[in-house]
Amino acid sequence: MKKSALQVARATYQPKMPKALYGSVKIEEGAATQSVADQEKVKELFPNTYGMPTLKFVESGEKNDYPAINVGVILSGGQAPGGHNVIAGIFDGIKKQNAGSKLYGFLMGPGGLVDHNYKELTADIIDEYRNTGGFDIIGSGRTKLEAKEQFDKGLEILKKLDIKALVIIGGDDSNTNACVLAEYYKQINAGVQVIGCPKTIDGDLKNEMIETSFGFDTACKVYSEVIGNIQRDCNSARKYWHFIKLMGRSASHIGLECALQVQPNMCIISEEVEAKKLSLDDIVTDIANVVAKRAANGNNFGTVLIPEGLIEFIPAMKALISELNDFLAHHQEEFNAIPKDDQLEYIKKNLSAENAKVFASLPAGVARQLTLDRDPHGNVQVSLIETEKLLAEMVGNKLAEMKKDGKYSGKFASQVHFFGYEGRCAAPSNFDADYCYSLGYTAAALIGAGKTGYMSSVRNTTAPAAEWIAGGVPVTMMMNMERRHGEMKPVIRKALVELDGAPFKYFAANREAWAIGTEFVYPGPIQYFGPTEVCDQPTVTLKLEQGK
Ligand code: FBP
Repeated sequence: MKKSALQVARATYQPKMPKALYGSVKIEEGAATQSVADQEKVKELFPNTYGMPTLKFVESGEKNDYPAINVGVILSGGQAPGGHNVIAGIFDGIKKQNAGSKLYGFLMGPGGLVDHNYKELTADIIDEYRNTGGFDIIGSGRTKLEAKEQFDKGLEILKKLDIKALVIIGGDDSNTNACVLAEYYKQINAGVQVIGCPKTIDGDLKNEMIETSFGFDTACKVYSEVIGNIQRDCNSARKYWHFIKLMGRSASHIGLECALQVQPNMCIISEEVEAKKLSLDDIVTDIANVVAKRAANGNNFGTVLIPEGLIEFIPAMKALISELNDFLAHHQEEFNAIPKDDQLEYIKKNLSAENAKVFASLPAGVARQLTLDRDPHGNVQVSLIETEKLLAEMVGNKLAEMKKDGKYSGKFASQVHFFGYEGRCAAPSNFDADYCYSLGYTAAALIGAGKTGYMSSVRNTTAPAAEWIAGGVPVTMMMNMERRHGEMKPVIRKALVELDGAPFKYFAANREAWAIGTEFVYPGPIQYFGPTEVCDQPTVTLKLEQGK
């Protein structure tokens, strides 16, 4: 396969690791742990893996003896930069323990385990993928590993390949399932350890012990580079407002981090919208007011960052979508039989007064999208709603009204963008290359120590990599009970943006100045070679969270 010059040079990069991991390690055990909430219930559901202590690896003077072991690895869910380095770290870690150890990759996500699709990952294959983006070494998938039949089917192939440990690299849901699997294999004495690794560009798998999920750093840096470029363009031409939607299914961490990096004129934070119970009209009015203020200073340009998950955080939209889902589930045929031109009127007539009002306020294209694009469960696919277009159009309409009332006298022209896939498979930044390799190497250490039901954890990540702290966190520690598909289930608590957290507070303290002034920052592309203060920076979110 033809390689770019950067790929060739980057292949030789040796990721940095916590100092303790270079030689022999021993474990320092912390205190017994508890789940973040619902302790009794989580304990009852995980009798074999609940309450285990946190673990820390420290240097040891003694040489450890490890038997050869076969290990399996699965990539689960959306791609995130650095996944290949997690696998390289596991490979190097188990080979260092015993050169006879082997690594098998299950193909195209958890489905590969259930359907027995796998390949052995040899040194040649691993070397091809070191420090590269993507998950293509074995592929990824979104099959959920949650049923006993799947666990038993998986165990057949694990036994056949004599695999004694499985590493699941995934987000909150995949790690929740990894924990259920660890508990089940322990309960039936299957002799298979299960270890998780925290992945997702969305940044919402984090807590006291997991400082960040891998991929968030690189993805945010890629988006910030292009937003910076757009800002420089709009500051040059001075004629467009750019509405930029950023990936992140639910939490607004990506939007917030990009805002901290580029200082846009506006950034909507879904969690704040929900907390303040803002309506779509409130959001549109806020943006229009900033556009008008800037126009009064002669600045008919700017940038607005919009998190992908916004729609579901607007209470009125949530209520509307829920009623639409219910209504169409029972009246789909009747709806289909109505002439296209009359369909929107028909929906309006059948909604509650409150929701009909919200529905009527939407541009026709979006209103139609809400009635048409449904997933196999009959739900509106909110991620398909082009929020960036919706807001640009509604702000344009609002400004036209303001003009009539003499409250605005500028010119408004908009451009819309959606950045998501552009960043998910980018070549990992030094931070992600180092962090991922360390997570993988730590997973190998946890396997070597015979642990199960743990997530690989690397902390103190705003310090130089040598000072990072490697260890393990019992997955049950991150769990609470939540309603899913009408049933209470144990799940890892998702980390949304905290409105009293340092990153949001910093943003909130500066946003007015960024809105009216033009204080854009242009971060430029990720640098892989050069001074450490350019190449090894963690995210602004991490630095603010750690008081740096
Ligand atoms: P994970 O939570 O699995 O890491 O995926 C995150 C994500 O990139 C979201 O930001 C986005 O909404 C979603 O995946 C898109 O997934 P897909 O490409 O499968 O539709």
